[in-house]
Amino acid sequence: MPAATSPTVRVEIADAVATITLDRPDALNALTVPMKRELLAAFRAVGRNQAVRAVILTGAGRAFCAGQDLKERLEPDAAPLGVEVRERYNPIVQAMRGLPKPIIGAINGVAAGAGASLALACDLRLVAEGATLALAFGRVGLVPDSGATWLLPRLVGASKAAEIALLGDALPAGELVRVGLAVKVVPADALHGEAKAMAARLAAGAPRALALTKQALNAAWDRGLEAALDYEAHLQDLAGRSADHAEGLEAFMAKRPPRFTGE
Ligand code: T3D
Repeated sequence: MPAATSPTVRVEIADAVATITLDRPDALNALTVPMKRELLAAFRAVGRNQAVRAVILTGAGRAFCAGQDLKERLEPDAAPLGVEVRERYNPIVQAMRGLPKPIIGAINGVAAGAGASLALACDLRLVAEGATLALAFGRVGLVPDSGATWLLPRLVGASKAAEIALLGDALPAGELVRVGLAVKVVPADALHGEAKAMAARLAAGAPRALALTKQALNAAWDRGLEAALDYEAHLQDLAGRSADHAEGLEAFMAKRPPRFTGE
């Protein structure tokens, strides 16, 4: 069922899964100002929608996202880069990392520049054969942004992050799995089916526990062990009071699958 459609970002909701599709295939889904606005609105809307339990982010056509629309940067009224990044890119990354629902990046083709950053901001990534990820910022004389310098070292380690960021080479799909950036490579025509199957699995989970798990993983990146242990105890206290925990225990005892409601 189409939930919301805008010229450059499509949102479809079915079976508790929202699929957000970057939809400027002729420009390899390069990000324009209106598109960034629409993408932020899409993440905020699925965040509020209680019927949505998992999200897929993907691209229309042969690319995932080629990053900033470079042609738009040449327009005389283009905002200074610092403003563009602070006001338009950063809120998207914050909305994605703060979204209390898991996001699967279905990386259907090239993810370059800020498109790579969007891929990194997803919780899990599935990549199609032939897809690549490149921090292409250096090629246009720019610095990796939209969270890439923060996310990448945490995901692959400092040394590999330096290699990816400084050399800017396109990492092929198999390499993305090898360095731990993607769950697996799938044939291009199976990508959306695989992403939907993974999203369905997540959507059948306990929504509050998944949200708190994401919250704990986000927080752990900035904390030492003592603080992480304490935060886990706090979140477990919250999860332990949920109806879903009671349902999980009941289902275990009855040897049946749990039916989680998010309560
Ligand atoms: O606000 C700010 O600027 C700050 C934020 C910056 C963040 C960034 O994202 S900087 C990095 C921006 N992205 C890039 O540098 C990647 C640019 N694109 C490419 O290098 C190549 O297009 C690809 C390697 C991704 C794919 O190459 P290929 O040969 O498969 O396709 P193509 O022929 O280059 O592209 C197809 C069309 O998409 C083409 O349109 P045309 O000429 O046929 O009308 C091309 O111009 C367009 N396209 C691709 N990338 C962009 C783009 N149009 C605008 N912006 C793009 N980024």
